[in-house]
Amino acid sequence: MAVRNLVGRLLHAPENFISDGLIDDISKHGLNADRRDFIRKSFAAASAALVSGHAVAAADHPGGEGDPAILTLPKHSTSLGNPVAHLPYGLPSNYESNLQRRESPGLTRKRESGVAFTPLQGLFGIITPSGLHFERHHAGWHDIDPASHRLMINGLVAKPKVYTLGDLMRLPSVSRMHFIECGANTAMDWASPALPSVQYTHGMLSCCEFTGVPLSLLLEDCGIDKRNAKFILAEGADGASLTRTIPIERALDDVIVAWGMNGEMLRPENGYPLRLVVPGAQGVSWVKWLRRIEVGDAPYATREESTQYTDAMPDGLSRQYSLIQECKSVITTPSGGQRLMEKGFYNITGLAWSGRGKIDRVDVSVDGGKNWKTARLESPVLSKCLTRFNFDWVWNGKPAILQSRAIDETGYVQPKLAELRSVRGTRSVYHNNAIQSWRVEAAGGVVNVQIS
Ligand SMILES: Nc1nc2c(c(=O)[nH]1)N[C@H]1C(S)=C(S)[C@@H](COP(=O)(O)O)O[C@H]1N2
Ligand SMILES: [Mo]
Repeated sequence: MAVRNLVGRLLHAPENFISDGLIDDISKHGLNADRRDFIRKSFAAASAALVSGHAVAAADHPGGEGDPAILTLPKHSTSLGNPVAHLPYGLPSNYESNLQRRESPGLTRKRESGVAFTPLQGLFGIITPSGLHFERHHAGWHDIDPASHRLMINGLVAKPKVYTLGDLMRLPSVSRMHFIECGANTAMDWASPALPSVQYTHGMLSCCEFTGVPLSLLLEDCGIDKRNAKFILAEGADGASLTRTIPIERALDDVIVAWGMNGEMLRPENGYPLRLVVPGAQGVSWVKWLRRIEVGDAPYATREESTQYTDAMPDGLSRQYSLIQECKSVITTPSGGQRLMEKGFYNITGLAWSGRGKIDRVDVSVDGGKNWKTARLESPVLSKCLTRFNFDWVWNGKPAILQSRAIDETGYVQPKLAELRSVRGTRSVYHNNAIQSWRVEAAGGVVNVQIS
């Protein structure tokens, strides 16, 4: 009852709620401790006639005393807002315009090879908004007219076929949430901490809901020669003619020929109108602008799986056809380039994923790996999908080293950098899934470090 009265007054007589003099005083002197005390007294006097309610409670709140942002009704509360359909397709708030995909000065910006990284430090939950999905192009992107785009399936099939997008969209579809990570994610950090922020160290990682037709259905439709089919080759329609070999067991498992991403058609830079979704596999296998699938009996050894995307091992040989992205995690806040303003409580949050299934557990250390505690996994925890974790932390104002370690449902434990290097050496570029360390300095700054 009392609250309702107060709300009524706020709505109908906002000008009378706080004296003009008080507002002037705040703008002249700012909000230091003395001012706050002064304002609280003035406020108490000004509001003496009011019964208790929201605004009074806010004034009594330690953080909210005398704060004009809560005491004064702003213009937007006392005037009409914008009409609908100002933008038929919505954009984020102007105040969020700093959250963008970014290119790395150290990496290429050419049309022959481009990367734009997802700003993981500013995202919540597990879904990457479509406009912030990372981009990796071997020959630039195109906005392809879906009416003239075709998908051909040939090779070891009884009935080779050519599908239009319309043909495909009439078929039974599935929608699944999966992460995609470029095999070169975290590549720069093999030897030393190279990049300042999680956007650049881990931002070739995104996670969306994809919609499309299971590839197994199309292969059945074309009468796949089950006895001889051992591999497929997926080919893109871009100038790179990007091609990758995929073993037939995977092709017939959970692979999707997708047109949908986060509830709408794929974005052009992510493969519109068709892309292959290969859950758990490294990004390069998720062929964009997909135009052909050939069924064969041997791997194809294309450029992207012979000269590129292989791992130089310590014995001088190269590891080839590493399809699956192993279990990995990273703390996204606090992370490199961020700053803790004061000691006290912080929510440590991050992402964990595994190309082999679900995340089973994530541990967090705040002392560089001496002690570990189990973090909370937020639902949903899905297979071959990002999983969000949260961890309560009270920072004592002293230097700290924050790490996360993920364990997947196969029991695989994300390795320390030294463990990974002992098997893989330091000549690799791709497939670095080591534990990431962020050092919180006494002044509150957070930097990328490597500890053994
Ligand atoms: N046709 C085609 N498909 C492609 C690529 C490409 O350049 N051309 N890049 C690949 C690589 S290396 C990655 S990591 C992913 C990136 O997908 P995204 O740009 O949607 O993030 O697409 C893969 N599919
Ligand atoms: Mo990639």
